[in-house]
Amino acid sequence: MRTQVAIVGAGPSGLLLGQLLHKAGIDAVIVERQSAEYVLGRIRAGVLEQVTIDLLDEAGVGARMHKEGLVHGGFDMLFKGERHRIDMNRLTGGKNVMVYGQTEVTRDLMDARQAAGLTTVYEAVNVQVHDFDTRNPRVTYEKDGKTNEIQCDFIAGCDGFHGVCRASAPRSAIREYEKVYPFGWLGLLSDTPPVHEELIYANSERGFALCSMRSQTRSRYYLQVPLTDKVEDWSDEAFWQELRLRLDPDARNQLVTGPSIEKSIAPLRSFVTEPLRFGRMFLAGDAGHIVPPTGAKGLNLAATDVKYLFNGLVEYYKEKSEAGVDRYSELALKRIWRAERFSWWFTSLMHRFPENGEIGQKLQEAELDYLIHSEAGSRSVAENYVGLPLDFGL
Ligand code: FAS
Ligand code: PHB
Repeated sequence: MRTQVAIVGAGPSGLLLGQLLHKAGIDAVIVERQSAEYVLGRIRAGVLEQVTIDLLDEAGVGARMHKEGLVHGGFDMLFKGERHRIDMNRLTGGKNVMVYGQTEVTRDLMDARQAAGLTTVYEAVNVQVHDFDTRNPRVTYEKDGKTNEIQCDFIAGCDGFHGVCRASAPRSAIREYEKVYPFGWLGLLSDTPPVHEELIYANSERGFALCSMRSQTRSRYYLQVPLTDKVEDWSDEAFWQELRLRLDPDARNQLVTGPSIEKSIAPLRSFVTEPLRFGRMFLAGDAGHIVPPTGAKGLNLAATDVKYLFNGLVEYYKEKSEAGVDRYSELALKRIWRAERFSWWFTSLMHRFPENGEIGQKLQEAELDYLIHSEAGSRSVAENYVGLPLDFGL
């Protein structure tokens, strides 16, 4: 098989890139190792920045998002038993975020790809990338016992943190920066009404908690838990009990509990690969970087990587210029590091670090107290949370 861009991975990054390329008349094939059902079954991000909303509109898949998504102009920070609202809309001159689950984004992109009759190979086995240091890169995979080959001009490594693309980059050409946090997030999804109309980020002496949602009838909650915890250690009742202990009295009274429809523990890490380009292979999304989910940046960073890479590929095919693809890594990494910084800072501020002793909690509370009473401090939180403009500081 021959195509212009071979995309490895049918998560949000791969599907969004495929959709943007299709609309620009550039041919792409996606190879995914899991089934479509498996990809849709992963419960992940929930908050979209305006830049991501605009990109989904550009890709022609924004209709359901605008119909079903929830526009949020602020969120609450809870500490010392009291809630304080960060008015993002006022502090950023009118910007908001959209609450719309990654599962729905993925579903919308999958539906659009299928409707356009585009090629996505699911359940591909032993996917490998070859000759990306030449002008004739290839992707091979096994399917139904047969080995297949895709000849292409470029490979887009959209295969996430555990993918094959970054792992195939020459060790001598790659630098990896990593920080692993000493705790995880226990997430619970339930068909219960959200505890509040906006998100609540809680810093409590028992640990971090987050009250989020997917709709007016479906809630998403997270608890900071030790890395040694297993999801089977946590009954639904134990989860709800612990969440109550980390909330303020009003939220505790408002909380509607119910059976979990999904429960999982995600590790937290900050991770960046430099560069994001190896000859004719590019890394985008989680394949190139990971952020702790505190700042709701993971999915949004993936979207802006894809935008930069898409712009470069359009320049290559339409204007016969390699300037865009040559700049991709540098451009994407500028934005990535800013999101890594905010996600690390917000994680450090809101989570319990026993190794920092009692003074650690007091220092966090002092910083939170400063932030909510400082116009400049609150604005800094707000402008990072809604997402920096694509051309910020370029
Ligand atoms: P993905 O990992 O989503 O997709 C990569 C795809 O490549 C997968 O479908 C995988 O099956 C496929 N693949 C892997 N290896 C392959 C191979 N060898 N061959 C072919 N295909 C291969 N972000 C937030 O903003 N908020 C959150 O709350 C949040 N929670 C998260 C929880 C978890 C457990 C994880 C892992 C991530 C979370 N994220 C969150 C981040 C998440 O949303 C990612 O940023 C987002 O999925 C990135 O999308 P992709 O880059 O497409 O990577
Ligand atoms: C979610 O709804 O899954 C979510 C929201 C905000 C975050 C992380 C996760 O910071």
